[in-house]
Amino acid sequence: MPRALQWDIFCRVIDNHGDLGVCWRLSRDLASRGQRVRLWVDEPRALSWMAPQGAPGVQLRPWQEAETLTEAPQPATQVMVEAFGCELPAAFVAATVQAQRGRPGHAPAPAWINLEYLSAEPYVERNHALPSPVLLGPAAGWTKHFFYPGFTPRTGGLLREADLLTRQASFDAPAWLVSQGVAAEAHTVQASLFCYEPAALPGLLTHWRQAGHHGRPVNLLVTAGRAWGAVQACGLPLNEGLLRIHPLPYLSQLEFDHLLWACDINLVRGEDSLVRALWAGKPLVWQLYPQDDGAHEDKLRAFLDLSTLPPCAQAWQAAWNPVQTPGATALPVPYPDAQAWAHWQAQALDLRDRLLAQDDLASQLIGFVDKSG
Ligand code: TRH
Repeated sequence: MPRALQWDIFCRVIDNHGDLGVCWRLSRDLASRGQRVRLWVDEPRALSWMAPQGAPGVQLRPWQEAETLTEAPQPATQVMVEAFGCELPAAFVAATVQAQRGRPGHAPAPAWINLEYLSAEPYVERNHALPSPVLLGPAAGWTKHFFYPGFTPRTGGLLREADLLTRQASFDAPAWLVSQGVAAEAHTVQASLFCYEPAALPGLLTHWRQAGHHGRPVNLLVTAGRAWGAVQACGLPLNEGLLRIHPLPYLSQLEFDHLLWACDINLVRGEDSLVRALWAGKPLVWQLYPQDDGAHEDKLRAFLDLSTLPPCAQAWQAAWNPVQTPGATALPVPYPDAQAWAHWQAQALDLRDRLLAQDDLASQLIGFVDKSG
């Protein structure tokens, strides 16, 4: 059994919800495995809807407090995690070093993890778990380690709670849809939308309005925030032709999973919702966080290479993540026919099965720091 350790996870919210979404999910997952977690966040407001109940074993602390510490918080930290390259507050590091030197004997330095962004690109396997000596400041001589989430056994894996499969097995999709005010007739196709502002969105909505999903009506469940803003900007009636559009309130992370499990296709964005959609095992379309240097294109290609999706699914992905050229017209979404759809569904289940066979991120992290301690 790995030791129960005191973790300090640091999260800066840059924009959107992914930074906090991942850090919260990791904190909760570690705590559910017997670890103690302090989560330091500079902007925690989104937790009021993402995690309204909090989680046993996770203590939320304001980042600002860590910037003015003069004494290390107790119990003493044993693992420090800087998420997505956020630098640990200097006062926290200084106080931690001072406390460690003040302890009798040779108290080990805490493990120091730099948790990176998720990608399927080859550099992830090369860089995963590499050490990086700290050269300057009070912690000079200590060592950080890079920890890369990923999709192969030679990476840090994906966040996957120990009870995920049990929760999925007892989930009642029609009852959940009804609880959201959505009709759950068997012939209707349910689709979820969590996106930025994809240029191809109006074309997709028009397709569904006119042709549905192979002639079947489509319920589009639209998440709160930017996705709903993007749908409103299309200026379509909520209920016309074969498309019915349902705006959702902000959901907790647990309910967000339910949304993805209840749908036949999930359009997701960013990092955390991608992983959740993978566990849902349904066809998914991923909108990547767009980067000015076009780096998201390589990231998308590497992700698509994990499966053999039908060409129209790949073309949909390309239309959903166009090269950023000002004034370019939106690519149409090539809608899969019945055969391509069945192929896409099978690929989604196959990728889920392969990923389920790998160790998850929280247990890999626990094993890593336990071994190095
Ligand atoms: O919000 P995002 O676009 O976050 C992004 C990415 O993480 C990206 O990699 C990062 O660089 C950028 O932020 C700064 O997408 P993501 O990662 O899917 O995070 C969304 C979180 O919000 C996820 O934890 C799910 C949660 N969520 C809910 O729990 N309920 C909801 O109703 C909604 C809309 C989201």
